[in-house]
Amino acid sequence: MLDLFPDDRKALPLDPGACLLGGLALPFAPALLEDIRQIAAQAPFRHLETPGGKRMSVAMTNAGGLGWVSDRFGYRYEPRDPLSGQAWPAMPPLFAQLAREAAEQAGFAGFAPEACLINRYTPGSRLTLHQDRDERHLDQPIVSVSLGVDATFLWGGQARGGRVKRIALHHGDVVVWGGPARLTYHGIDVLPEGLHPLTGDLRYNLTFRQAG
Ligand code: MD3
Ligand code: FE
Repeated sequence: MLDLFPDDRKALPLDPGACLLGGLALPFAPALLEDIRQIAAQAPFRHLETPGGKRMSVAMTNAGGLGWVSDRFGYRYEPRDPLSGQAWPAMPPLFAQLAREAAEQAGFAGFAPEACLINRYTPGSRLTLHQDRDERHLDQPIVSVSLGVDATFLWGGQARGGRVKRIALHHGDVVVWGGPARLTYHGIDVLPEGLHPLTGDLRYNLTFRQAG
């Protein structure tokens, strides 16, 4: 597996439009995890159902003006948590600042996401190859932040069925996906048993999106 300089904080272009900012979120990890805890107290992690009726192994919640949901009727962004009928918890200022700073470092100035999808992985959870195309602003990047147990990112290129590259994502890594990389097929391999001092056996991923 390609291991991308785990302790290097410099921007590394992965592919046109995709940029790894290794460890960028490291200094903020405890504060980010505390924000996640508070968000989940209002809008608990839940296993959404795919349109095909399967329970997702990754548990999800959201912060911000819009949240991503999936059910029998499809994938979409909603201003309210379907579990409570209430607005999603507000985007914490630290989330917005980190997303904006990361996008700027990758060459996307003025990124102002109103949606943050929060994924929680337990050992055995995985995310099969997919494209993120439910956002209205496909010209805007997606910023992802990894926390906790290391995962293997699956990188499938611009078409389904091609060769898949495997890339390690570590605690604190931030990746910006824009331009020609925005519609890359991607996923996360089955999360192995692991132990991280801040999250135990869990992995969290934040994705920031300009959705609406
Ligand atoms: C490449 N999340 O929430 S983050 C997702 O680690 C998602 O939980 C994964 O895929 C996770 O949709 C991967 C990396 C990522 C996120 C969005 C992308 C890569 C992307 C959008 C376009 C291209
Ligand atoms: Fe995705």
